[in-house]
Amino acid sequence: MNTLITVAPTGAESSKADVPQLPTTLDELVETAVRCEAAGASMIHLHIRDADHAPTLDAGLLRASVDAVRKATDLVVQLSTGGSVHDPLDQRLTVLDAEPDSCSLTCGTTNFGDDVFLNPWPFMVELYRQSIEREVVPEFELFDLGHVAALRRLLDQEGLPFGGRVHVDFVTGVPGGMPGTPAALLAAVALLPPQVTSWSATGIGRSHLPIAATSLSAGGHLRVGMEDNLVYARGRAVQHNDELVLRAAELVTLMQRPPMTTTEARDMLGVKRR
Ligand code: KMH
Ligand code: ZN
Repeated sequence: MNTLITVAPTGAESSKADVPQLPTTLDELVETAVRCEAAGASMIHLHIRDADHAPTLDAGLLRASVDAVRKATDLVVQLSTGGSVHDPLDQRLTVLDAEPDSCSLTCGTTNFGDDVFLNPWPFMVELYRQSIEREVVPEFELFDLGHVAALRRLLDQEGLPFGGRVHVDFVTGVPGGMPGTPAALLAAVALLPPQVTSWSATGIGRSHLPIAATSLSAGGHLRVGMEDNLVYARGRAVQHNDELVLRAAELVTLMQRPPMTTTEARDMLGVKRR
């Protein structure tokens, strides 16, 4: 099977002051989306920033971002429902109002550096039910082995998501979550419930490349981007997200699983035709 490359260009953790090349404005996001699609990405995982470049869940900005990326590209548009560690749970549910193709759904609370990324069970269930109602395909974000068990519980209790496919993304190497090592990733993959139809993985920071190589070797897909990694190589900062996508595209082509088209991605994920 060809490879889904998801780009996560911004995240909520790095500041524009520290990383000026981080895409934070709407224009920068659209320019990034266009270049990353050309480089081989077929899905984009979006976090939005306000006029001061601070993370926001502003409804108007979320809607404008989804619309603008859809207009400029054919990428599958996924909105983060994780937001930043400071976003309240009820506001995180409102992300679905922007009608993305897909939304992230993290399967449990995790320590997140010095902070806590909250995802209590009732919130997970509520977000899952709303995603089904709104016909938005969730991507299950798993930061830890316990999250794999929680995903199994969710699917057994609530049934399949909208579209009938179950796509998982392992986020490894977060300080507080599972380490970004081949052994941890493979242990988590081995525990996936039978309903899962596809999975991808990303490694934070220096685990970015080893996790990409492990994922490909084990039949998984890739997430790359400046949300997860700001360093292209030792002593060399990422200048643009498309560098990470281009490198991923080279890697998957070398592995004889070239980048998926956006149409293939839509079919694999079961996203709604809009
Ligand atoms: N920013 C993190 C606290 C997601 O996008 O759903 C959560 C996160 C996961 O990035
Ligand atoms: Zn995110």
